[in-house]
Amino acid sequence: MEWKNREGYPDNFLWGAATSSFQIEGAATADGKGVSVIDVMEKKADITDFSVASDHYHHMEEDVALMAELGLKIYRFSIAWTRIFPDGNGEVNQKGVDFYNRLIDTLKKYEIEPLVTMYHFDYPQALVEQYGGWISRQSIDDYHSYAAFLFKTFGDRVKYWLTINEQDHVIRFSSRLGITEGSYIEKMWLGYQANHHMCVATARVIETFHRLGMKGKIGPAVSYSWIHPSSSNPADVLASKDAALIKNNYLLDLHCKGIYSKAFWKYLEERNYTPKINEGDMELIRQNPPTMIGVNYYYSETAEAFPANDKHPIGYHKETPLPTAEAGIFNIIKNPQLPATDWGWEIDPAGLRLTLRELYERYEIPLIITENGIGAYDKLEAGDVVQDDYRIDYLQKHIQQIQLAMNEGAEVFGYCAWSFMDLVSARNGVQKRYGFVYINREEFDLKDLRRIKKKSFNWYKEVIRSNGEKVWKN
Ligand code: BGP
Repeated sequence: MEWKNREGYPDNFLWGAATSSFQIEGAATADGKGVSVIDVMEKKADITDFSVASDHYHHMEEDVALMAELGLKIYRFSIAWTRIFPDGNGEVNQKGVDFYNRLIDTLKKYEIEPLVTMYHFDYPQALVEQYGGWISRQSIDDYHSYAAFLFKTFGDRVKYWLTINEQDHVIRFSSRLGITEGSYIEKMWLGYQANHHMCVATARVIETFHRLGMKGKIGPAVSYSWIHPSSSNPADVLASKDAALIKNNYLLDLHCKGIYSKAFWKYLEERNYTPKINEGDMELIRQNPPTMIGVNYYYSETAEAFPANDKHPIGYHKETPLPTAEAGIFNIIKNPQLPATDWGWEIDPAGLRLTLRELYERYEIPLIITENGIGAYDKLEAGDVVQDDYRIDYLQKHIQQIQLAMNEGAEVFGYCAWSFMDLVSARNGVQKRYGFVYINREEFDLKDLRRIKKKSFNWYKEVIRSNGEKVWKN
């Protein structure tokens, strides 16, 4: 719809930016930190590892001062589980606790609200070795103990908690589960079992959050790509709806409604992917829905029908980590209407508006955008200048669409751009930069790790200062 009147962002809207521990901290073995699945992941020859990253661990005060200069109201970061419990369970590492205490206190000093992700891909390797990690039911207890420790240790200052980041990606990128062997089918089956354990674990953590009388909000951060049909052909429309179920909605149906929807369960059954569910699991999940949903949105996708045939029978799929084609369901194609980033991610601000409306209409749970941004090959020019107009353009158009979705009823209380500073991309190294702050390093040459404000830094500062009005002006 087009509107004659546009309401502004509410005064208490939480303007923010996000990062994750392994992508910025570095200091991978410092001060007693244990090993995570990220530290042992197979390395690509042309891409850096995460051992130094942006060296935030040694630049924390300076980085938070920059956040304050930017005017952030909220900062999303993750706690590295293995800094707190090097083995995933058992002994606490006090130096890890001290680091996050200092970070939280520094944020508070500048009146920046901490938004803590308890686990963002960097699962303790020791738990994988002890019992297989998330694929085992034991993982539920260890995650719960870790989360309860975080509530007791930091809960006096932290109000907003994200339980698990992009659970759907964790189960599909098997290295993030610590799984290194097996066929695609075997890995997917284990993935859905791990997924079930993560849902039960999340529900237990939310139950404890309430039992401890914690103030604030808690929920998962999910990846969500809006899925368009490739045409008005009803078969393509059905393909887009089914793709949305398998890629996005199944998970939030579980977290928020405590159900495996009928169509999704049949999908799992036909492929022998059904997880083992213990008595009481579904009840526990149903009784402990999240009180907020974190939305990670970067791009939309477009699906066409993919009828099964002799060559591609039901069950055939492209063996890509994220589902891109499954015979009898959908095939993801390029959308000719949309520009794309250098990594082929289709830029679709309206897709974010559609996502927010859809999620709020489906679940009626307050939303916060926990990631949104553009990865690009930024250039550092003479005089410490980075002219990232493409980033300003991307963020401006997305922030406009959030406001429109809010005007149309979606309850959104905050926005965290990805990312506050340059970091090591989850899959593409340092060359794919996302930050408002440039980190002076290359893929393998660490240079001086100097912090440099990009053009988008000053632009976003104005967005925050004007409480969003800046995005409607050039
Ligand atoms: C999300 C992750 C982030 C971040 C982002 C961008 O999936 O939660 O950790 O990395 O995507 O992805 P990438 O780094 O692969 O460009």
